[in-house]
Amino acid sequence: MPQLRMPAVWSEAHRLHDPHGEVWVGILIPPLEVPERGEVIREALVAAGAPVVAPKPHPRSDLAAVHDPGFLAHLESAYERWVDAGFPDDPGQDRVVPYVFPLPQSFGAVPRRMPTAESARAGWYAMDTTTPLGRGTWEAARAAADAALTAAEMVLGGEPAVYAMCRPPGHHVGRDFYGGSCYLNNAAIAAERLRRGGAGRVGIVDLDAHHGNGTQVIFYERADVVYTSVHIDPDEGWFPHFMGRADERGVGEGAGANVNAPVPEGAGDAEWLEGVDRLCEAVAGCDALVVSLGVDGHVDDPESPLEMTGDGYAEACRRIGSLGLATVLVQEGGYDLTTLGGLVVGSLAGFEEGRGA
Ligand code: SP5
Ligand code: ZN
Repeated sequence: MPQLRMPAVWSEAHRLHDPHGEVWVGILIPPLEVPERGEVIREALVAAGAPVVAPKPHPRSDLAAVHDPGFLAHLESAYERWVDAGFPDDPGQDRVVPYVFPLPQSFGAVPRRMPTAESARAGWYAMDTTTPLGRGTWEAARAAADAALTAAEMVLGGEPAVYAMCRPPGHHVGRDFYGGSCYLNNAAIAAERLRRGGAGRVGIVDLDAHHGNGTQVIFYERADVVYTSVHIDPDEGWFPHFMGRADERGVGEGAGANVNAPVPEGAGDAEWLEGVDRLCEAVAGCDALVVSLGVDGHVDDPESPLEMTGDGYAEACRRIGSLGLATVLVQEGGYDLTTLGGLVVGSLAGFEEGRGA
């Protein structure tokens, strides 16, 4: 087991989010984004000797720097309203799960107005049915964002690199929508914090197997946050399906500040690392960096058809570390509980090697 010097921000509050199941193509299937993930990561961090610190609570304004106030109010209150409306008893659903979605094209020129039924309100800010919102979801999501903010502030205070164990993850969440097992965009929140703390231009390198559609959309028109991602090609049929193509390069002031490197099904370390090199080139001139550290591209992971190894993740992070940028590493996906802890620690150790720590 490699040894780590960098601090890790971790909170037991992640356990409050327990999805129990997710509705996929109308079927309730076992969830993959489970509390055990946070536990195996903690065990691996402790075994590697990383100093584990608790997140500091942060004001809502730190979330509102990224998210819409109505969206935040909805996430905070949706479960309680769902219970008040009686859904846990009838029809027997203890999680907020939408069944209708207010597609923009269904309104035309008619004003888009919030419905009154909780079953319908559930679809207002949700992009899918696989992201159930339960009793402790808001508190856990808030603690994950606090972890990302705490890590960003430690980096602003002079730590070269800090890891935040964010669970639930965040990169599928936009300014006012959630989905893909994510509720608050921890990486975007950290990037905004680094900007406000004085970093002129912040790079984001998203290593998760899936494209970070939420992060991309948040920063798509901005030049001061450069979003880059290597991921399974959505055109080969993979989540988030609607985004992540190579020709999405940003618009307006953000033109050129968005870099997507999709890789095909079955891609392994060599092809994927070529993508990582393109991301590193794009963020090399930035003043600070956020790494969306998903490790679900591993060959044993059930959520993607990629075939990366632990050595591949360590090498990717070695190259990212060698950029020498002040860096916040934020947990995203990674669902194989037997390899997850080792993949995270191996990635962080690779980063420290590259950094020359
Ligand atoms: C943070 C993150 O990695 N989110 C990815 C969520 C992807 N969810 C896609 C849902 C597809 C359901 N998988 C069904 C597998 C059945 N064999
Ligand atoms: Zn993922």
